Amino acid sequence: MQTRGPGPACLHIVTGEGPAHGRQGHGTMVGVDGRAQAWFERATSDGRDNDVAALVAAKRGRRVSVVIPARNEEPTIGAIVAGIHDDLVRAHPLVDELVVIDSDSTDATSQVAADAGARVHSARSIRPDLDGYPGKGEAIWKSLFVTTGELMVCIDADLTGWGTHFVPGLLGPLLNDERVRHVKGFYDRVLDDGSGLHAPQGGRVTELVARPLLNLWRPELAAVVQPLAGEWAVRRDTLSALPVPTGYGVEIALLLDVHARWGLDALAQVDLGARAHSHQAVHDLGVMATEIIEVAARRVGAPSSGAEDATLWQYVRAAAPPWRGRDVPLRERPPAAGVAVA
Ligand SMILES: Nc1nc2c(ncn2[C@@H]2O[C@H](COP(=O)(O)OP(=O)(O)O)[C@@H](O)[C@H]2O)c(=O)[nH]1
Ligand SMILES: [Mg+2]
Repeated sequence: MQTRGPGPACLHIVTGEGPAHGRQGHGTMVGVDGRAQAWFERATSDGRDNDVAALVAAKRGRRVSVVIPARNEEPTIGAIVAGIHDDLVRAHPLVDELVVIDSDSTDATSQVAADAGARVHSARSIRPDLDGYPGKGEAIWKSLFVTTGELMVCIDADLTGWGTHFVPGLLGPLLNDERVRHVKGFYDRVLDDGSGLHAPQGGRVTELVARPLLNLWRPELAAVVQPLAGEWAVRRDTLSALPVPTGYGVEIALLLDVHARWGLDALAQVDLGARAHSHQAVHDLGVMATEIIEVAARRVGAPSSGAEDATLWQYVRAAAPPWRGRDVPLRERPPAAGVAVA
């Protein structure tokens, strides 16, 4: 395998004995390294060339919901929805529900998505008795109240390089292996310098925050290629059983929680080829990184703020101290399965 194990022994000592995954002995790398590597080898598959008709047959009556969280994605959402609708709703009955959850878009995201064939909900209009918050995780949590599929696939709305094979690729392990509860996509990232070249590494927050945290705190997950990938699949009963951070912590939370509760064999990953999306400014990524550190710290028992919101102060030369304060949403929604019916 390409992915290396968790590295030097000093990292291993820091990992300690976590609640559901402390079987490795201290002072040796063998067990940890072996588990991440063995998982990579048995749980990684190629998601680029699925036989869609065979996957439709493998549904055996189960329903599939595709959920696309979107905020101000007017330029890209139309092609994504139309592509999935054409190939996987109309040409093959793989996707039963194609749903966009829009939060507070100020552009024509909702209209474009509806015109392209999606059912569109505004996150705040779903179960208004439960209040509403900004954020990607909030949109995904709210989607549980307006979708019915036993199997759910999430796709980002800002993709500029992608293919409809993402959806069957992500569903394959869920349809073919009852033990698998959560499937992560991974891909080369297409560089945004106009060269068209591919980079095998993840984005900045993946390489500088998520991967280091996993290697330090949950080394069994060190071979997850793209832990923050926005393209993933999950069983409804699994997502419904877990708390969901309202912001960008949704992906790392799901990964850590599925692993802690059901073990490594509940996870699989698929190679989806290459992907391109719009890139964010580093100050925006700073907010995202803060969310991910907090969400991960809570789950491994590391010191965390425990707050529902925090402020991240970012230096701006033109601003007087305390510079620019960025709101960081740290709220988590409770497991949807325990929320009273409206
Ligand atoms: N509904 C909704 N979607 C969001 C929100 N924030 C981000 N998203 C969507 O989540 C996906 C990933 O967000 P993005 O900002 O591209 O994050 P990145 O790809 O990790 O840099 C995109 O489809 C966004 O439109 C939000 O507050 N509400
Ligand atoms: Mg993006």
